[in-house]
Amino acid sequence: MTNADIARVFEEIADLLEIKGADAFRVNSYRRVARTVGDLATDINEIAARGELGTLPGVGKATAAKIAELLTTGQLRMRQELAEEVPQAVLQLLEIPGLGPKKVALLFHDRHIASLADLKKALDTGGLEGLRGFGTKSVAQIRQGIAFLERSAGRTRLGVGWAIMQNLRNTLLGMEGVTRVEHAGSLRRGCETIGDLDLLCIAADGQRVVREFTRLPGVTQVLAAGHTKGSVLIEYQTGRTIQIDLRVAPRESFGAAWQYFTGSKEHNVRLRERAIKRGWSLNEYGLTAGERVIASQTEEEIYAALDLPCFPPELREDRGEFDLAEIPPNLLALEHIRGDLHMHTESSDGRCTIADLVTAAKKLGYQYICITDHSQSSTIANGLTPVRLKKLIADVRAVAAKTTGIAVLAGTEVDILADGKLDYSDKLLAELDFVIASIHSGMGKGSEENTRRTLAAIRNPYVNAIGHPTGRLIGRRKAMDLDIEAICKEAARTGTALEINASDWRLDLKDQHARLARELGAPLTVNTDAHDIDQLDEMIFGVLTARRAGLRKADVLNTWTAQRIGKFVQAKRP
Ligand code: DGT
Ligand code: CA
Ligand code: CA
Ligand code: ZN
Repeated sequence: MTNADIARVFEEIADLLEIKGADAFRVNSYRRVARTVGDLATDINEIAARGELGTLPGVGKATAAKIAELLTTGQLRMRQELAEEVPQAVLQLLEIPGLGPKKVALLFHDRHIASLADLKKALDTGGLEGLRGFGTKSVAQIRQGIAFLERSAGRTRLGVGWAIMQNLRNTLLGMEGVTRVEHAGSLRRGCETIGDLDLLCIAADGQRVVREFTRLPGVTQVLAAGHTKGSVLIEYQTGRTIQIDLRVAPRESFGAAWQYFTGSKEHNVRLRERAIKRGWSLNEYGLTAGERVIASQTEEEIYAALDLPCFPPELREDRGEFDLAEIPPNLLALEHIRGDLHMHTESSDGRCTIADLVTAAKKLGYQYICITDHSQSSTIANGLTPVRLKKLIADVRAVAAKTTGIAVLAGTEVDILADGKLDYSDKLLAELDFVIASIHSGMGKGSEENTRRTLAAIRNPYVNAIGHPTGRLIGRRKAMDLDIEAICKEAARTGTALEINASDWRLDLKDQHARLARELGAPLTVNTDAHDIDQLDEMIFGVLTARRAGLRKADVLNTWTAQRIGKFVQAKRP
């Protein structure tokens, strides 16, 4: 079992205990262990082997024994005992946006609702009537939540797919006779979620590679296994599987296969129509005129033969790319990013120090970073009071003074309060180098209210960017209702950037909104919102999203020099 597996079991126990009605202290102690183990940099198996489980924060003798039991047997008696009282299917209910453990407990104890199916039946038959906390509004919200969950079911977040792809690529490249491996499909197009993961390879012996592929650890089911194609389900986390399609393509037609399996379907349909109009045909083996092969080896040749630029995969969605005379020059790329303007330290809810972030950012070749911890109203995130923010500013300045080769800026992610005011005074904000303002609570109040709050923040002369503007969590929480157009226009007018939050849970603004923002002249910024150093690597997901939006280098603040960002900030201040 991995650290993540152990963390998940403890998280589940906490959920089950909470639904059972255990006291908050006990529930939290399990959540704390889950977080401790989940955040460990060392393999928990090693720590256990050294007999050092008890040294972990929050881990007493009893907990250490539970972890050891899990590591040696893969199971936990306590977990099974709990499962007899609260069925596993109850946990499904927690995934419905708007349902927390307290409400789930009520459903379970009062109405014996123990699964999603039970809940849907109860909704249809009025089975929730008279239950406290389940009024008309709440019931409507739950219905919406179920619809949302069912729509997103079966799809995997971009970041999860990306990590699996990188592992598989290395594994496949290690197999005998494999000379090239590329990813295709929605993952290559940078879609926010992927249905299945498509891989393409060149191999001396296709059947052999497919056979090895179907026997990889984690494979739970083989859906197809031939000379040129293998398809499997892989369990990448307890209870979570993803389909992987591997195709072996001939070297001479690799480009045709890569183009075909990258898609999208809609893009391919348009492309094939164009070929047919010329009396040619196009499939995964090439662009052909009767027996004659016109192009097949590279994607560039295929597009060129059809008098088209070789569209970056992120633009292959049949969303207007065929009308482009050329590929947008200077479309944003990861190499353009000079710094990251949104990240958290252990001062609020991050898990690393300023110095940790500086070291990691230097490794990425960044010229600057901005430390943006939460403000006081974000109590769950341990937000900073004005006094603590002043201390943090001093700490940042101290680290900056000792650091060469990278600028370390002092910033904040200040809460936008219910009335649109900010969580810190203008006077305090004026001491900072860069200010991000975000909504973290009260998002359910409707479009007018949400838009009003955001516009008020945009109009503050000290706010330089709006963080994760719609507040969505992919597969978990819907985006706030907002008048995006009004927000983009006001951002453009005032010189306030809108963020593409690169965390693969958020990707917020999403591609279509970011495209609109650019069209309306709003500046943008792509930031990771890292809460730990490894999350700085999530920048790529924001860049892919920006490319889908057609953003150019110049549109994105953090491709600029620190000096130019400073001017941008000063230009808005009185
Ligand atoms: P996904 O997996 O749902 O996230 O989306 P994709 O785009 O990865 O779709 P997938 O895995 O079904 O197929 C990969 C690509 O293969 C797809 O983007 C285009 C191509 N493809 C698959 N089926 C067809 C088809 O029936 N016609 C055409 N023209 N292309 C197809
Ligand atoms: Ca796919
Ligand atoms: Ca596929
Ligand atoms: Zn943040």
